Amino acid sequence: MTEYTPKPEHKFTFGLWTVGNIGRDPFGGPVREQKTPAELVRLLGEVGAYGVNFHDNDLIPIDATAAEAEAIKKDFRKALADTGVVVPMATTNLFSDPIFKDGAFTSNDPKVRAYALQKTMNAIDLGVEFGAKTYVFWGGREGTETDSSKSAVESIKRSREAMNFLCEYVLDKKYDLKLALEAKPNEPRGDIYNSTTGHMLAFIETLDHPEMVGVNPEVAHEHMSGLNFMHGVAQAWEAGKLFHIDLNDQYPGRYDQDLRFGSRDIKAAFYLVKFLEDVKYNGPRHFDAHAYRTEDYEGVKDFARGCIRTYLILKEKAAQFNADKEVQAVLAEINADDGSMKQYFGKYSAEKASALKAQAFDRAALGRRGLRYERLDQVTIDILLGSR
Ligand code: GCO
Ligand code: MN
Ligand code: MN
Repeated sequence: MTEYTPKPEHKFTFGLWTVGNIGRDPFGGPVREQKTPAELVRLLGEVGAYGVNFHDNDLIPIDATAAEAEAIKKDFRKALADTGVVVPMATTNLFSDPIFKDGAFTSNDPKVRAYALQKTMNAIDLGVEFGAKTYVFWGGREGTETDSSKSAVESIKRSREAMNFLCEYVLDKKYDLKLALEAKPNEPRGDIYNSTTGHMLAFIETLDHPEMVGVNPEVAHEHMSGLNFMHGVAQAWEAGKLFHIDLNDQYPGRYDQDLRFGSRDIKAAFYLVKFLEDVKYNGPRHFDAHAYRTEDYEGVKDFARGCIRTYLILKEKAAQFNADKEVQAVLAEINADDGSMKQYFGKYSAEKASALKAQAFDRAALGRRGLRYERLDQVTIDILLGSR
């Protein structure tokens, strides 16, 4: 039996807000006491995490004095040094304070938009101070409940202007920092702009510095929309835009659950892990999830260890799938190519087009061919259930 021990090269990370989640929900107050950032780093060290991420205000409360901020940073830095936990990513809280109730970069109020830029620049400085190489933007309140209130076109323009400004800021400061945009369809707003990874990929191409900006797709956010997460991740990867990833789980059509990775849709989680491992994704594997409200801090550790363990088990299953002779035989069969169509593919030419128009196809025979996907899927299930 493999040990499933996390190693630094796996880059398993957690946000301070994930293991630090105190179990508050819309129907009830906290069930766990608040731990300090330094205590959370020590907890992460204990479960074998490689890194910790934070929102500016996870580390420094929004109304902390300069002296308080210094003291918190000192403790945090010491905990990082003692545990070897690193900070690969940081982000801004642009959603908790009442000032952001109608959004940050897309607020109708220019004072709110300007404050959001100021807060983000400060938060970028803080992230870079602790070594962050990726900066995430999740526009949790960049949306509406009523579309009478905001122009959807103006909101996209405001988002673009903000991202262009912040890219220039990063360049001006000569920070070694990539920016990653995280989409979510709704919650906390009724509807959020740029609601899927696909929307974000299109939006990025309209920026002044698209090369600096990629995506941070999250399992739950795409599952909330009923989408195939791995397909979105693959598209981002193919575009060279998979800068970061948020791993968790989620039943479609429900409130935002942030379940332990792989705890709900094990098959989707398997295809995702297989994809990330097959393409050799080497960015952080960030678990953006939290423990059930039923748990104390021992349960929080169970949750964090569970995320890591499930990932590593699925990684092993992916290797087993790739090495399986029957799987490989079916894949070879369904991908068979006798080369007879080769001349029709690739770059267009008028000659190619007219030759292709003259080609005869045995439509009925091609349509009759069984593809053996039932067998392939059952083998996959057998591998996942451990009976193969
Ligand atoms: C959510 C989001 C957040 C972001 C975080 C980092 O659903 O609340 O996933 O957890 O990932 O703000 O930007
Ligand atoms: Mn989320
Ligand atoms: Mn997230």
